[in-house]
Amino acid sequence: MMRLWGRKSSINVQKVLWCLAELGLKEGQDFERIDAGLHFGKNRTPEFLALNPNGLVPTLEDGDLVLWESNTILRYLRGQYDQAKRFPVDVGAQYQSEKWMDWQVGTMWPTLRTAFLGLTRTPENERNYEAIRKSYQDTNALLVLLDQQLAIHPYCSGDSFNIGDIPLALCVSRWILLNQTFPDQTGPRPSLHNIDLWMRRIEVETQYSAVAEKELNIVK
Ligand SMILES: N[C@@H](CCC(=O)N[C@@H](CS)C(=O)NCC(=O)O)C(=O)O
Repeated sequence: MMRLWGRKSSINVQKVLWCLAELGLKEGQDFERIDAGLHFGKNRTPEFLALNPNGLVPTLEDGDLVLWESNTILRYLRGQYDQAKRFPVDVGAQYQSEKWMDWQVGTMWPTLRTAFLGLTRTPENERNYEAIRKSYQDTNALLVLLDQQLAIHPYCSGDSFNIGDIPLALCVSRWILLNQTFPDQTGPRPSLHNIDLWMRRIEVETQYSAVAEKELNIVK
């Protein structure tokens, strides 16, 4: 049985849990999950650091194979467990999806991260409100690019839901929740119609509800 290390409130663990749900893999039956990270701890123990020297979640064990980096874990799960072809097999769609996954981890999340960590993990008297607002407003500009893509295709890589939609949608949900929870600190959030439609499509057509959050998990 696979073993997934990581608390359910982590965006990166949520990516993996959502993907597992898409593939019909069930906790307790196909994989076990160990709460780790933040108040659960366990991610700095010698045992854990031997698996993942970064001391971060998620970390996946599948037999002798140990993987970290959430987007890599999604790629592995698709390659190893998608016998039912839940995700597109077309090479063009796969690489479009890869492109958006790299954009999420290399561009979008680093931009939004300052606002996210500043408002959800930092005590009020230590927050840099100028940096938080800039981070949020810069993310607004970046998401116009995703909105333009979604004007052409219903999903990030084409006509069908793909693994690339998972990291993007989890970032977008935090972008929305941050503005709803801290409107004065984030500044305005533009209405991006194609992203709205895509999020609604995702709610109806995918297993997003397995990890969807109605409010921010604030830990200070
Ligand atoms: N690039 C890594 C980032 C992993 C990461 O930053 N994980 C965070 C949670 S989202 C973590 O482990 N933080 C420490 C903790 O929860 O104690 C990935 O995508 O898996």
